[in-house]
Amino acid sequence: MGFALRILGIALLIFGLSASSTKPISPRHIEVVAKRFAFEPAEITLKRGEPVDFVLSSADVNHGVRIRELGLDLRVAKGKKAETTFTPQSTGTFVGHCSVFCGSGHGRMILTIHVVA
Ligand SMILES: [Cu+2]
Repeated sequence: MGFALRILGIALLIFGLSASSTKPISPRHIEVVAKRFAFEPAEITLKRGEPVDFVLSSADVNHGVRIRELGLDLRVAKGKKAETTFTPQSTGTFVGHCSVFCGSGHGRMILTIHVVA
């Protein structure tokens, strides 16, 4: 009885481990708020090869963010949300700027993305 249960337990454990290792990578959800004149958070860290479901929402006027090296180029209308998916392919620190002119502090709107292995 005890032995049979132990075998069953081991079988379930092995099944559980193999099932979890074959699970496809689900995109990581990242939400950034754009507001004159900053991104919140202003700095994020991602993993190389891990798909990201990136949502940009505007708390006021039209904004955007572009980081060419990461294939990220997204614009958001005032008060709305915009969404895109990308997968960072190389490690490093990438700096993105607001891609839509939004006022006197527009040039200071910076989003820094760190990609780690
Ligand atoms: Cu701007």
